[in-house]
Amino acid sequence: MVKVAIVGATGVVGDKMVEMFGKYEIEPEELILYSSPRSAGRQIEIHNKLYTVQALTEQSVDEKFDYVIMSAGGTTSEHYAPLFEENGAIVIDNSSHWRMHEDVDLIVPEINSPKLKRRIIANPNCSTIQSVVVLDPLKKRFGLSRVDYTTYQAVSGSGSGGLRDLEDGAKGAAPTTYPHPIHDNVLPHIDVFMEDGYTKEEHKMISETRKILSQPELPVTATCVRVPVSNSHSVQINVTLEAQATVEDIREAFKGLPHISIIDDPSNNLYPTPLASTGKSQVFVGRIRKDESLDNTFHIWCTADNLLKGAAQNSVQILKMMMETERG
Ligand code: A2P
Ligand code: 11C
Repeated sequence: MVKVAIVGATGVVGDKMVEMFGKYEIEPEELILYSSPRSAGRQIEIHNKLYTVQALTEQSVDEKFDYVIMSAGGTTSEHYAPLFEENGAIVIDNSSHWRMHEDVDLIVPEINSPKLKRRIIANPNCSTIQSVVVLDPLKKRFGLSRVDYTTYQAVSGSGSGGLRDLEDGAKGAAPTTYPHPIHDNVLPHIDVFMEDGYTKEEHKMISETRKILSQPELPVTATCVRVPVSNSHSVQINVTLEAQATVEDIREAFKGLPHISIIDDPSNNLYPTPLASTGKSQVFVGRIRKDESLDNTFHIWCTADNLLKGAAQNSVQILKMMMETERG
């Protein structure tokens, strides 16, 4: 008898989690959906069964879940993840709160697996996930010596508020989520600014890349930009490899991997786009070319659905992996 909770089931990511339970055939004997009191009472259908959403309270942890999958913001995760953990659950957390804790695993199932020093497993940041999915095969084949990211991030990364600012901004409304209009605009600003002039999103990409790829000293830098795109993030990766490689060697490293699709035929105007990535499970790569300004350095353009591989899908893949491991 397996008992599972989804916390934040009514959010933009939560909605996709519900969809992923169908896709990954996760049918726990008992499933409870939680939100804040605002959405309590809403009904959500999963596997042809209607669930009534409940407000998350301190009493919810007494339910003694086997698995709790959370996407309700860092403050909710900070408070509730340890409470669920103490009551015996494995918590899969989509917020940034626990990711860099030394004893918490940060997992992309195609790359690494949990050591479970604690029963909290963190899901990485969306732009990090799609980037490390691309870098890991290169690391294994050639080794990495330096990474420079520039991101073009969709407004769905900010949840329902980001989508609202884009949609209402097009009708002339003032922004409520971002400090400036996002409609007809580009903001070099995601999350809060830190003392060093970088944003927290840029710091996340740097530190999470190093942790997931187990290269704590890897030189990584990032510039993260919000663009007026509803969904799917794009990342321009500039990577310097250790062993000498050619563009063809890089293509070979990606070939045959079911979670990476190469779309790279510029003569026919074929390259990955966020629009074409939405609703897809893979990470798309293209525009693979040599950066002649530095030795053994390459440009790789990549896109992925930030709500799927970047969030709900990756979390549900972790859940599936844990359920299969624990059941033997
Ligand atoms: P609610 O629908 O009641 O606001 P998004 O970022 O896409 O708006 O989604 C955030 C999700 O997290 C929603 O499901 C939201 O519920 C939920 N949430 C926000 N605050 C809390 C809280 N304190 N406890 C439980 N769920 C929360
Ligand atoms: C964005 N990457 O696009 C962010 C959203 O650390 O999980 C995810 C924030 C996080 O705004």
